[in-house]
Amino acid sequence: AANWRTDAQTFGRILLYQGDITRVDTDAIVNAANSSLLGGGGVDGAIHRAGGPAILEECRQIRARQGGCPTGEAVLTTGGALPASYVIHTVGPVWNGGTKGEAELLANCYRNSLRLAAENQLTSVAFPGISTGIYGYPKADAARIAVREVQAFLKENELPASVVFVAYDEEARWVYEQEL
Ligand code: AR6
Repeated sequence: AANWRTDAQTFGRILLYQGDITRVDTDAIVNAANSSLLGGGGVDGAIHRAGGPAILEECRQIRARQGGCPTGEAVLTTGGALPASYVIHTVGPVWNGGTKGEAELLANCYRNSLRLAAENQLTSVAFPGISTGIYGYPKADAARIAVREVQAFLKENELPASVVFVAYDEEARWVYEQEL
């Protein structure tokens, strides 16, 4: 993981890496959070464990200011003890069969996270498969949306210069590879 770059596959400005996102030293890593911003399981739990209490403290301040983070939106904190400098917390949709606007909400997660990165002059961002764990979004459908949105954003914007898709397991890596 210290050498994640050498293990990653490259597709232009997009990289694909299979492993633990908390070990990735891009400018920002994206967290698959929930609207409370107070932590949880999955990648959210892993990021707060590895990043330490500073991240949660900033999340509490954001909550005090704006009352959490609606589905599809994103907020920025520092990375605490993580190798990444920042964490972009976005809230994916819960999968409900696909007729509750899930696809548009998931697309919003990618767009709003990338916009936040660009606004903060971040050059590299790593994404987990937002909503594809506890929230139950089908992995192939989610990867299609993720790749489409990132490609569209990179075409229109110089920043971030590169985006990493972090697949946690072999199946996830395979579905991203098909889309890329
Ligand atoms: N590195 C990279 N990917 C990971 C890691 C990791 N360390 N750990 C899990 N994944 P999930 P969601 C993958 O459940 O579906 C939390 O409780 C995992 O295999 O973390 O958006 C929040 O607080 C999956 O593909 O997020 C919310 O309540 C992907 O990350 C809720 O879960 C996302 O799985 C959000 O659910």
